[in-house]
Amino acid sequence: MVVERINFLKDEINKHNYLYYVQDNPSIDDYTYDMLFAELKRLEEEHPELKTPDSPTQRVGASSSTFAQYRHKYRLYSLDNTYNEEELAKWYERAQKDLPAGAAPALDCELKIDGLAMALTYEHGVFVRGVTRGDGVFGEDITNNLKTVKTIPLKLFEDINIEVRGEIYMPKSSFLKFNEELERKGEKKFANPRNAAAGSVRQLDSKVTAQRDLAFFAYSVIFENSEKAPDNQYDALMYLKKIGFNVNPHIRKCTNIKEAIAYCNEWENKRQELDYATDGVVIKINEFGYQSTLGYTARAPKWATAFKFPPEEAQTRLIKIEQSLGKTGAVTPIAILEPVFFAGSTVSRASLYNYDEVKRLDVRVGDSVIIKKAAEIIPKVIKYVDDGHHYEREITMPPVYCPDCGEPLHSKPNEVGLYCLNPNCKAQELAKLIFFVSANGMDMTGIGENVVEALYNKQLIKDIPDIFKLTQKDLMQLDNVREKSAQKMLDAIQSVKNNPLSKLITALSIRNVGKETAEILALKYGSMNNLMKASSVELAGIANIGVIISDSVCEFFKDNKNREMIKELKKLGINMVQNTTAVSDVFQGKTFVLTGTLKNMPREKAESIIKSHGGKATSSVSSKTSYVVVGENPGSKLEKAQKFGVIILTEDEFMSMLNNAN
Ligand code: 0OX
Repeated sequence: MVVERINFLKDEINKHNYLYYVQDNPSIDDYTYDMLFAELKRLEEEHPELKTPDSPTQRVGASSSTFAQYRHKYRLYSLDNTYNEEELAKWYERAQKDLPAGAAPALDCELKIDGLAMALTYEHGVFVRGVTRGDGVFGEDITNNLKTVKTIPLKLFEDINIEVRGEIYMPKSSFLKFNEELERKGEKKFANPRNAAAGSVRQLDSKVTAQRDLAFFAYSVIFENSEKAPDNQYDALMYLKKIGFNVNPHIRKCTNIKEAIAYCNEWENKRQELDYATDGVVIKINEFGYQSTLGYTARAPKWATAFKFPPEEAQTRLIKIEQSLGKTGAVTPIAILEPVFFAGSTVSRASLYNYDEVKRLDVRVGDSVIIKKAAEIIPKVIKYVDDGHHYEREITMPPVYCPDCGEPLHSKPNEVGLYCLNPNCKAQELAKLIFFVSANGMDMTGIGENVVEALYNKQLIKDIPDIFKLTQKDLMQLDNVREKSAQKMLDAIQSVKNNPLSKLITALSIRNVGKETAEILALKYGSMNNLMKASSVELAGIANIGVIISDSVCEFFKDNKNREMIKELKKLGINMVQNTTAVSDVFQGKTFVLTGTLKNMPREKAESIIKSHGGKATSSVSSKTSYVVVGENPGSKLEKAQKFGVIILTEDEFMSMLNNAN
């Protein structure tokens, strides 16, 4: 159903906006994001009645709040995207239609720098303010940090009042050096130059920003007094150059769309040679007069579009296939590659998923392979290239024994992977501990992989409860750990004791139980005690939990060692219940009954949300029921609701109620 798809897309895009803009930590690549966005936009265009003000298409982005918020004098618009020649040609045709008959507007083509958009204000030629784009209306005032960027002129060659827009970026070479430095210090590396630039300009201490190699390309100018204003984009860029800005040297004025398409194709390949990341080409109708005629949509100018480059692929050589042992004992093949600069960083490892995939791709050591960055952050090997060389092409057979403990590996019914089932396997023990403290586990900020590994190697921790028994003295046995940082770590350990039950379940590395499943289980059972008592049949009966998950959960809790561990964690004061903290009281006094299958979320989650807003969720309909929410294939509760005259809500109506409550 379209409504459901739209709701799904809205939620998904909002989640990725948050990860990208607020956390500086995207979990999907731009291409995948753009595809989601384009689909939502298309569906909303086809069904305008479904467009809501809270849709991500109605705004430009998101912003975080560490710096002073500044309302932009002139709104910063977004860009619509095109992904192929046809779409680009169509965009031009549409623009031509809105212009006087016979108009053949020239186009200004600019490489789309993959950095961060900034608005810089100059008064009498002096740099007075630098603001991030934020959501296009409000941004953050980061003037002091921007003053440290050498390619942002502090004084122009002309005494003029203007606002200049452009992109802050970190050169690829500087990004690589910066990441190497972070790695040496044992700090978290950045995923790409864009994130590194974002992390650098948003430092509260501008001395830190000053140490980062950042640069700026200017791409548009707004004049406070239009006497000097050029009448087209290309000349505006030349003017920016003249008054002291760095303008990208590869801009090109094209007389027709064919030339613009040629420019896009040319740079799709050549961009790899540049020392800055680009993710497309921005094509702008050159004449400002035409730009005014065309105007804007709610979020983007009609006079410009971005031609987005397809996801990057790179060719390199497969040096060897290593076995990686995960926290659940799964042994997976990892491709070790000849290092290649690709999608913003040097890649020397890629995923091969499992040994069935190795067989399917028929990749063998020595082969040339193509790697690609898809939705995942880690690139994957997608195919081997028959480049005419003859190698001793030996098939990599699945391993028989665990690479760490040497015990025989096992396969599981209905699963593709190979598993080490040895409960005392050291690498597994360590992987579990690392995951437990990580951001996706209990999230003990400040305790990284290296710390856990060092503690494990020094035998200061062997299992999860040991983490909570660490003392300052223990931690100070590690290299470079003094009193203060040891105390910080202890605080981090203490701080997770009250994590929600769902987080603890996730952190335990139960096979096949990720974050979403853990949330369902925590909401359904409310406490670790109840969950431990659940039978496999009962678990498998929960929506979104199949036999594989229910078997894994039962297997985990059947193991005496795990039961003992839970007991110990309880003694150590770790929260074992799902406390649903009140978010609001908008549903106070209201009783909901849910019937049928909900498309947007598991029923347990919906019930928990109702409770968190002060409402009650019950299972049977009576005259006291306030609302019955009807999913797909509703049962007899719907008839009962009609009989009692209870308000019946469709899932969409219910969703919008929840959205309003949030
Ligand atoms: C870039 C870039 C971004 C002006 C109005 C909408 C888009 N990332 O390099 N934006 C623009 O132009 C704006 N130009 C660019 N070159």
